[in-house]
Amino acid sequence: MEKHLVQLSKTMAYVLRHDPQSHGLTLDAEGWVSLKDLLAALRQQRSYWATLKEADLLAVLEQSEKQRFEVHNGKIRAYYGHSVPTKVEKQPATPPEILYHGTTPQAANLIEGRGLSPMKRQYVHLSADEETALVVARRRTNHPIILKVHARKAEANGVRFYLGNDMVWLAEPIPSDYIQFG
Ligand code: HQG
Repeated sequence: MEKHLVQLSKTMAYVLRHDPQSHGLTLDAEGWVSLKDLLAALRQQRSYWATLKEADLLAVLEQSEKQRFEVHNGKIRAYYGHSVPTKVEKQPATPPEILYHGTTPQAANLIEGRGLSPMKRQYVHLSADEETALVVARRRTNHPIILKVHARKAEANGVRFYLGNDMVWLAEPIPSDYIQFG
């Protein structure tokens, strides 16, 4: 992705996941804001974004390796990653048998004791396959640990799962009974 689009993507993620108020915006219950409002807010933020166009926001979606944002009916939202105080409503869904979580050795130790927690985000984030989990873990460590989550079993016992995008699943806290360590 072009360099200026990377910066734009990071700001979009910050606004749509963590702090819409910093840009005078409010997410609706499902995390949407109007594309026009987001564009107007970004244009004011930096002088070199003064002529930003809707096409630039759409280029972020098209050129990114990860599916982070969704556009529909003139609105945009982040698929996952939220930390805003009001929990965004996600669509509950039945997960595949197994999902994966990529993390650090230190966190894996803690997770073995107390299970997977959302930490600073609203939901626990899980990967649909091991390769994706590896990429997630490598953001934080050169010694990635991939945990296997028995998602279907956890769901059958009351843990809720939600659709993020095709590669990312979201969940409520997952007790360690459903997690395979090594
Ligand atoms: C760990 C990125 C201690 C957890 C990625 C992780 C993903 C615990 C960290 C998405 C714990 C939270 C989310 C416990 C979990 N004790 N540590 N009980 N339970 N942890 O960033 O899953 O590029 O909030 O293992 O690719 O790393 O931003 O979650 O290390 O898809 O689009 O606490 O964000 O996508 O870290 O990443 P995060 P994550 P983007």
